[in-house]
Amino acid sequence: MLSLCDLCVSVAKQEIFDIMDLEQTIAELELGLPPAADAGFLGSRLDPAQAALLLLPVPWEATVSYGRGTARGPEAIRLASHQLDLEDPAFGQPYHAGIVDLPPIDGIEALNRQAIPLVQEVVAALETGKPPPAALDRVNAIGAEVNQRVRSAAEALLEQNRLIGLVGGDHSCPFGLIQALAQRHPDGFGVLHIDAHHDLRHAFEGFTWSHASIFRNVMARIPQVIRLTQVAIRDYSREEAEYARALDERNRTFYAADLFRRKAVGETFHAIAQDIIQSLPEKVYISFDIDGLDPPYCPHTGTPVPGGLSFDEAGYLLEQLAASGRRIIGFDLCEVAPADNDEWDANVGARILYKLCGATLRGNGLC
Ligand SMILES: [Mn+2]
Repeated sequence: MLSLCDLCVSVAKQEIFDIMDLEQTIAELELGLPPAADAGFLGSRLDPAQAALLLLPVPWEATVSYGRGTARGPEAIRLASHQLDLEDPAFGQPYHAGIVDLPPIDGIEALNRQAIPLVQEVVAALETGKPPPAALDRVNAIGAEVNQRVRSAAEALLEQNRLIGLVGGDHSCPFGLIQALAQRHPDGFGVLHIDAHHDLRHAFEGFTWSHASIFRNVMARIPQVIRLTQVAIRDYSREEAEYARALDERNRTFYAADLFRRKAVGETFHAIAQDIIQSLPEKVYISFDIDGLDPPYCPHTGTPVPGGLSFDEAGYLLEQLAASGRRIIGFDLCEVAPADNDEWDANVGARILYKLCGATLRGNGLC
């Protein structure tokens, strides 16, 4: 198992930057100078041992079904975050608690490169009506290996009582983190899932660990997830809607069309946000697919769908969740896909990531 110290050593080995303690980091960040290109999230060069919240990059996108690029999300978000100002109107100074990104989990990039041609082989067979080739089993085995590596890395950090924010990658990435949290929280927790999609498909295109199946896998395999609250959903199959209904008390879906209808007849977004939050138990994990936002905020994400939350609505929901006294036990941000010569997706992604950090730290009394 990877310990936090191993992770620190691997940071040092990469010689990414001169590591600083928390006091030095805060002082440097507050100088407001442009960070070195190799500095971490927000420009931080914080020693991971002193961070309350660690960001875990997972550059994996093998089973994406439409547009590619999300494997480059973590790196693009890190660079875009160097442009952010550090004061957050809702959460104050989240950086005072110590936030830093770790290097990508070992081996994930190689597994991603290995899986992509195999996925293409499977999809080509599917499109021509041929039976699935042997490559399908290999892709599923690689997906299981990714889950295992994410889980091991998460377990090592949770052992040290660190908060974790996973940065994808496609939306299959957080399964291992949710497993690790389930082990730490046998009494159960809820998931606030912001997304255009239910992600409740059974083995989409044959891929057990597809991005489109993440919450099917979570609900079928992780009983500690006692409530899945899905928000801004607007593109889904009949099978998924039926599966969501069959989850009964374990699911509450706030479809985008219903959110709009409620606003159209004058209900405030504040009231809607309270309704969403009240559906969640005391402990909450947040899973944020950037395509839950309206596509002008994320034009290059893999499966954009018109409609969805505005940036301010998403921020307000996170602010109100943290203010509700619920404990936020971790989060992921997935499907941010940078385009060449266009920083916009990464810019918005970095800002949502900082909001997620702020809400999580506030929800733990740390900012
Ligand atoms: Mn998703």
